[in-house]
Amino acid sequence: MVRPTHCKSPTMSSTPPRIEMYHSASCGYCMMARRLLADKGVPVDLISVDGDAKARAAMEQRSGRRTVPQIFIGGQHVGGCDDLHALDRNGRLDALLAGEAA
Ligand SMILES: N[C@@H](CCC(=O)N[C@@H](CS)C(=O)NCC(=O)O)C(=O)O
Repeated sequence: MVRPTHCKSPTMSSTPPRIEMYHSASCGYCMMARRLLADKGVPVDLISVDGDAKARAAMEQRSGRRTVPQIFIGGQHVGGCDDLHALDRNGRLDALLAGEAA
């Protein structure tokens, strides 16, 4: 089907999604998740929970989890480091980073 140029695909956003990661400086899982996203060449908004009770509470409220990292792509919770790597292995991460709906 030919789509009019002013119509966008319903599964793609025009701008890359914001990537947020709640993290702690001393966390190895956080380092691994950051490395994977750095390898993908995407900017990440890092939110440190170190000594920040409000940030930690926000992370727990948004994710329902207490461990770091917790990662959100386009506002959607994708989980922690293991979840991020699993998404990459099954081929879904690149699409999510490109703004494709889950
Ligand atoms: N399977 C989790 C493991 C995450 C994890 O165990 N993170 C540690 C820090 S490296 C943690 O948050 N521990 C509890 C805490 O610090 O309150 C993942 O892949 O993200």
